[in-house]
Amino acid sequence: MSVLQRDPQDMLRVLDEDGEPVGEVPDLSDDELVRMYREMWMARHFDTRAVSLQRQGRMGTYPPLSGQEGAQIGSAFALDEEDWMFPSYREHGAALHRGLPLKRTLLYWMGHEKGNRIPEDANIFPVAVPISTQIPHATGAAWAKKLQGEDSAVLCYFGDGGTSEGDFHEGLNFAGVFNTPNIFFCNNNQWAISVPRERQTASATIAQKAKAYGFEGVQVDGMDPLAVYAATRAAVKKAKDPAEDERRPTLIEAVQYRFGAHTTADDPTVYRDSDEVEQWKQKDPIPRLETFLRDTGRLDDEKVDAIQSEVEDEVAEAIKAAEAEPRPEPNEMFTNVFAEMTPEVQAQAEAFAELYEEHGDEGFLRE
Ligand SMILES: Cc1ncc(C[n+]2csc(CCOP(=O)(O)OP(=O)(O)O)c2C)c(N)n1
Ligand SMILES: [Mg+2]
Repeated sequence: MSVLQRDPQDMLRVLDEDGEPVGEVPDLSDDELVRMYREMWMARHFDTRAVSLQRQGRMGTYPPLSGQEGAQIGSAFALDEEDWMFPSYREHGAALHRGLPLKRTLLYWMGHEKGNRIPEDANIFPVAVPISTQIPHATGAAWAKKLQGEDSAVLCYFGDGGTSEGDFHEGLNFAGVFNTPNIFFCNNNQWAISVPRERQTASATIAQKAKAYGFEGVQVDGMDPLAVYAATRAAVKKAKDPAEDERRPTLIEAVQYRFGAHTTADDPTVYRDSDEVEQWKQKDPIPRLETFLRDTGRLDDEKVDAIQSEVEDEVAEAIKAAEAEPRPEPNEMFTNVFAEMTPEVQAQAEAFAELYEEHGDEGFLRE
């Protein structure tokens, strides 16, 4: 029986909090498992460095991902080459896995338009900051793939808060009716800025919402990368090649926690207890996978040290490359809003140009 055919309240787990297998370990090679660990480390280290760059005034506002590496990397690993990913604004690790260089992610949060340019061969859409707007886009893309007879799946990330948007309902409803090859992946990190999960919906789970749209919803331990992989892999296969009694779309609710602030502009200590954070840190996906890999002879001190120093070098290199780019011109913020400027944007650009004329660089650029 598929791992997707379960009660949405029966959370899928493969590793417990101590890294002990409690479910079926997915069929991944030793190499793939170690790569999964490496990419999770990369996401964590990148995140730590990005927050520190923002604090030093070397980057703009940044949304941290620490705690969410298992959900991001586990799900990204489950996609095939030809599949597509629609991220929100926090999936820096998943995006890297899909071929978006770290330098681009850094440039995006440094305010460079170039950070939005996706390499030709990376099947990933740009960051979506307006909540859940990417969901109908992902449904439309999947519908197009189906109409074109292409055998590819479309995975779309959004948050627990994102499920309260009309776009969530519209995207999932349409996917159910048109039976599109979508995986709707909810990163339920317990908070939508300061709004807790229980104020977001009175449903016992987010996963069960899929039932109303006529397809499967599964809740998975989002701090367990192997459980996330297993669920997403099954959903990807079903999206592309459903059995006669199966529907293509799936909703996955990955239950997890963001360890840090919503963004660097947020102070989570005003709305959540440090006890809660500490409890979730016990479930940290990185040591959990590391313990499993060490216990099964796939990792040792030497390999862990090598991975960590390689990762540190790669991130340092990406930061150096991003900082070597000339800083963006402030008026670029008006040029790419629409293909052609609307009268409103045009008026704003002109008002800005006058202010720039009056105050010069000193007024706008702080070194
Ligand atoms: C349409 C829209 N409304 C409001 C906001 C402001 N906003 C930014 S993030 C956020 C909370 C989103 O929470 P969630 O969907 O749980 O995602 P998370 O940030 O926790 O990953 C809000 C309300 C926005 N970006 N877009
Ligand atoms: Mg959230």
